[in-house]
Amino acid sequence: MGKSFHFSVYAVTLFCVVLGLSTVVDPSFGDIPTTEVPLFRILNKEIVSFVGGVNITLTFHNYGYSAASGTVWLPWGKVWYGTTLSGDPPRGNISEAVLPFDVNGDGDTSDIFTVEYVDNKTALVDGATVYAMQIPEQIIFYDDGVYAVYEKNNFTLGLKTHVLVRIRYEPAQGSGYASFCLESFFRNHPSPNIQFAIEHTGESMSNPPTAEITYMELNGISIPFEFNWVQHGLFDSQWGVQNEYVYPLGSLGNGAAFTVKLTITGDPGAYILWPIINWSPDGLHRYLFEVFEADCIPFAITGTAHTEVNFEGETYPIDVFTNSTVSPAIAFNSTAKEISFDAIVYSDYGKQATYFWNISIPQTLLTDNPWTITIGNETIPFFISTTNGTHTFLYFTYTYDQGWFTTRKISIKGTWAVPEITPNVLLLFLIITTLLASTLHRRKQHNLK
Ligand SMILES: [Ca+2]
Repeated sequence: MGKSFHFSVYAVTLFCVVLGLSTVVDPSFGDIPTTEVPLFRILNKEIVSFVGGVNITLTFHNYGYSAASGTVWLPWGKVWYGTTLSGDPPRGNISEAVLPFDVNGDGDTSDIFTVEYVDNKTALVDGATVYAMQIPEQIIFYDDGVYAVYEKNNFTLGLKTHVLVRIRYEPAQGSGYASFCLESFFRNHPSPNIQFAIEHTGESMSNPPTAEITYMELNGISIPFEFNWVQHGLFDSQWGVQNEYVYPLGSLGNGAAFTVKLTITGDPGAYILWPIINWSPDGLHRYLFEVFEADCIPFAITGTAHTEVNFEGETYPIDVFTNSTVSPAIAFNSTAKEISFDAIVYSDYGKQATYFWNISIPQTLLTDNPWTITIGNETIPFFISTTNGTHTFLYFTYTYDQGWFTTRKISIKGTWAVPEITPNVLLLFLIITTLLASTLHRRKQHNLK
């Protein structure tokens, strides 16, 4: 499955835990703390889009044990990294060059550390025994969700501290994976709390987040976030960016309902919101709750991406009004009379999601009669073309159902494009200039006579 860099406790998870300090709890390995737990479900979910953002309202209900207020540690880190495991014994690696990132702090980015599977709780990393934060016996499903009890395990490579989030191997399939959070630390937060991760795809770990929570209400009262963190993740060569927020919830008694209302604003594009409830009964164990109905909330932000084509010393601004993520660079091919760019969208598995584009193209760059628009290898048969005399506006839609984030190339071909200044044209220009100059020169000489 393509769900690579997300948070789910029952798929590949992004969660990173690491210690930070030397007070590490010994791994209990399945010894679930005997305690009554709260159980959360969703009573109401509402998503309202507007240009430039979205409002998301969620009402949760605790129908389990009372969650008294206290402290819960959460793992934070710089880079989430996943590796597949195969062979006998099953092995993978952490490669600094792939990221690139100095994992052990020795000043280079060329080290490779072996990861060897021991069991679903244990790995050998660079030869040393390392315990996972998440272990199978501590993932408990209930009617409306799932919770996992995480242990505060970490390890070091050289100067840096990391966490093995999770390790799994399926002998029948001959494959497995291990996920890490590199350069990590633990931080104490109010318990219970709600954590939101806004996730989108990226190109590298230097991509800034493109959307943020600009307003949050708890039960009708505006509250600030307690913590904000940006993390990048790489799995299967796809980068993801997560902008994460933590908000305290106060104590939640049995039967308590609470409503969170978020305003998220940002660049146009396809996003996911992952809400997580964190709680600790004892300050030692972290309980992570995912409620199925709010586990993965895809949303799109509508807005204008301001892009441009630079060609032969001229700049041609191209605005794209869209609800997809648009690549910042627009390619122009004068010979093919074509502009093209990548659009990233999101659709749930088996569910259709429709995206739209309204593109303004300067007529000094590219004109039509007719236009040909393709997405991937598909020609778009229906589109609306209008003009204001200087620009053409092309509006079209496309419905996706491939699941997860998908990148497609959008190509727009016209019938005339501003020509390239070819060497021949340059030569002709030189010849004319030379001829003109010599004519003028001769005329000047003639006049002097
Ligand atoms: Ca290194």
